[in-house]
Amino acid sequence: MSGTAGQGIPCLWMRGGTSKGAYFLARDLPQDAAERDALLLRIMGSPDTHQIDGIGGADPLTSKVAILSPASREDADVDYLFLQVSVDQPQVSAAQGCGNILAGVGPAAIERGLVPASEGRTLVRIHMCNTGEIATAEIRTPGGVVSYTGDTVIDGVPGRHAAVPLYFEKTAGSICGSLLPTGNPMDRVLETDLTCIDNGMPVVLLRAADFGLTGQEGRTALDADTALKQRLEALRLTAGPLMNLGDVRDKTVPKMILISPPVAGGVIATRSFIPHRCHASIGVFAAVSVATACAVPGTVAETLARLPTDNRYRVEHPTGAAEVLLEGDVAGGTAQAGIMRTARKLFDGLVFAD
Ligand code: NQM
Repeated sequence: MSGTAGQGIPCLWMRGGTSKGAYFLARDLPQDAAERDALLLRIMGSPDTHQIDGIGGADPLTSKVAILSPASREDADVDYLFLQVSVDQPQVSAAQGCGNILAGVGPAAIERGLVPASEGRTLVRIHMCNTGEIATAEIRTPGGVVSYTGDTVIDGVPGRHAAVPLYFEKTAGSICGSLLPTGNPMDRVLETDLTCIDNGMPVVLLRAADFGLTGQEGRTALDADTALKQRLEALRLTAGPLMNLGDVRDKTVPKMILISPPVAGGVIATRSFIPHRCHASIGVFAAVSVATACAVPGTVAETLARLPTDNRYRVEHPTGAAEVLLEGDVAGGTAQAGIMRTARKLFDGLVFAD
């Protein structure tokens, strides 16, 4: 660790996809995980619903951390550990990855000199330490410098920015060990049909109609529905052990996703709970997992989904849609996936914890 917290810690504050987080170099943080997590809680201002004494944005989507270090594998250029800092609990979790914050990892690694930039565009192979897989990000680097400007729009983010395409393979069973961790495309739990699937993120898919919902309700209304939240949590606690995740009471996985027929030309409509608050859009790996479920026979998604004629799966969410590309044997769990994101450097400086 290069200094004490009182002297400030080098930190890049970046938007990655539809999330925002603090990007650190591992060498600038304590090596001891408990010490590191205590420091990150102070930096973010947790636990506190307003995160008033920290830099977190009082939302799970803006209370995220990426820790970058030199690659520990031959087939990667940089190591990326994701940490979810709880807003209102004293918890820091490495039990999930994050594909949105992943979008900022390539630019941050180049900015910090961990990865050399090429002329024009730079491919960065990122070892996602939470799950052990490799993602490849394509970063715009005219003149060997990261450029954040461009014409790409992603739903949930205003404006146009440089494209950051992300590519994945072998994400099936990333945390649960297999694509369908219960062994079934559909299970009945607490008198509710559901599909447990993990293609980069453990998720539980449920029909919105089975909860008396259309699936088009807004984030605020869903977040205010205490009875819905209680039923979702009861299902989550029961599904967790069935998905090889053990007791998930203090874990941020599995995510709970209400699905319904698409209304805007997409494949399916979603409302995701991550896991206690409703997402403003949808997580990257959550979208990959949902798109995959649409193509697997016998899932709760199968009868609601309108499958694309090409390999572009537009997963509708509260603020638009996320387009996932799936190629290969989707139902067999060996498909390659891709998604378009953007990222932006918002602030580069020192963060103070004391
Ligand atoms: O699923 C939120 C996000 C995420 C995770 C969450 C993500 C993913 O949108 O890969 O991106 O599910 O907690 O940042």
